[in-house]
Amino acid sequence: MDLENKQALIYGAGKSGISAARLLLKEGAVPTIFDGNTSLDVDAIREQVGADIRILLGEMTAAYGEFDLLIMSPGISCENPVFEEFSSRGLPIWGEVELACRAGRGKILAVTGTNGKTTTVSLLGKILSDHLPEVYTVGNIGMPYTDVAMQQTDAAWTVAEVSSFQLETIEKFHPCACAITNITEDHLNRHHTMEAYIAAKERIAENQTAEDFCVLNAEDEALRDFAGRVASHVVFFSSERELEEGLFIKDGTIFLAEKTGASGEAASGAERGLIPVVRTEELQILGKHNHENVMTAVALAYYGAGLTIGQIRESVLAFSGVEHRIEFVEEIGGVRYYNDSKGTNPDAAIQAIRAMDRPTLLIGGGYDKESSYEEWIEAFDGKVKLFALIGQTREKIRDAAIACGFPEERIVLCEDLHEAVELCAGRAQSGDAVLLSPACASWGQFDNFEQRGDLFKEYVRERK
Ligand code: UMA
Repeated sequence: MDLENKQALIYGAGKSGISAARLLLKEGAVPTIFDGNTSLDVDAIREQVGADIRILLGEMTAAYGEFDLLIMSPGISCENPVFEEFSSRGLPIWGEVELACRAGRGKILAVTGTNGKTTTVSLLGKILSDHLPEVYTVGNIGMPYTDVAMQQTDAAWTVAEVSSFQLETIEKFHPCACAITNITEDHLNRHHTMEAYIAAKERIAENQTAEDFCVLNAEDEALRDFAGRVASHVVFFSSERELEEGLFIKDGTIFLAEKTGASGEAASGAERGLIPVVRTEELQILGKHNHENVMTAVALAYYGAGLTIGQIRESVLAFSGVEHRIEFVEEIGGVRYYNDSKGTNPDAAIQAIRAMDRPTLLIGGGYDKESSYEEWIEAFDGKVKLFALIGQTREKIRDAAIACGFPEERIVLCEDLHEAVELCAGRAQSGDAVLLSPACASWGQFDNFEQRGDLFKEYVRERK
């Protein structure tokens, strides 16, 4: 679709919407931004867009008939009536990813999954940037894909983190290699059923052909089932068992097993067969879930981008992890503080508590995504000395904890994060850990998980 002079309605004035407006202006289109929040600053939005465009807040006062296409921000549900307005007229409804991939050039590597996306994409972005000249790491990770699309050349490599929300509005998005790290319960308030959530994630491979690669977790039942329906070459990874082809861990070493020279010219004779990639003890990032993230990134870099295992290994060894994900903050009076603000669902929070090797004072709770918390609480394994709860879900989590047999006297409902940090710091003893790992989104109390994590670190460091 030629965007010249097209009237585009952008729904949502967040990062994604503002960046989409900038791209549309460069393409010669005429964007209008609508946002339901009346307290936004129209001048600040225009300044970020860099043009005096029409901005509507609160109520949609323009007639839908004025517009040729709709650009949806990922935070807006497909059940919003605006979808029907455009789809009934057969008009395009795109999100940031679709708009950007149409404007962008080069090749795309894309990662989705409930957990591990950000670490995998950060590591993959590093591996590619270390060895290739033009790499863009974008998407749900926080940098809108639309921000970089117009500057890409044919040599560009896009490394994209894509959420289920973003995949709901793709049409032509076609990664030459993609991965689904795992699928566990999340975002059920938006997708309603696990089936719908899984179906949204699976769309990452819908435009792939036999030339492409799809990396999947062999230990995930839904993904094993999905492998039978994928048109591209499936590469499995497993942290539990040896595979005939793909990536796996054996005796503390990550191996790549290759049946044939699937990555073509990039694989030298010496690299065929069973290739040791890295020993897990050499990695700077800890825990089984991180070993899985490493395997995913290695598979994408090797099969998708054709880098050698030598190149990949060098970058993997130098990778030190991602902010807000089981991030060590400080040790004060023998108490170690960890920020896992990115633990926005129970599965991520399970990984964080499992990674703790000492008695832990845990801060959880936040925005209600209709998750269930029992599995998380069961994973505490006697390690949690004090459970400080904040946010909309605090009573729901308290009730789930009591129902799971967690001692009620160790649960404290706090007004806010500051009170929770003060409480935990006051009760912690040398040798303990204080962990912020909410199992919930930050919305309602904070702008985003980054702000929540930054505030946690600030409150901790104030105590030094
Ligand atoms: N809004 C409405 N009506 C609604 C809902 C929202 O008008 O019904 C408006 C809000 O008032 C706000 C704007 O929409 O002004 C926010 O849009 P948005 O929620 O889509 O957020 P953006 O700032 O555009 O950021 C989005 C992603 N946000 C979400 O998916 C919720 C960011 O992912 C992403 O980094 C960014 O685009 C660039 O791609 C964040 C996220 O929380 C990190 N993702 C979820 C997750 O990881 O669990 C999926």
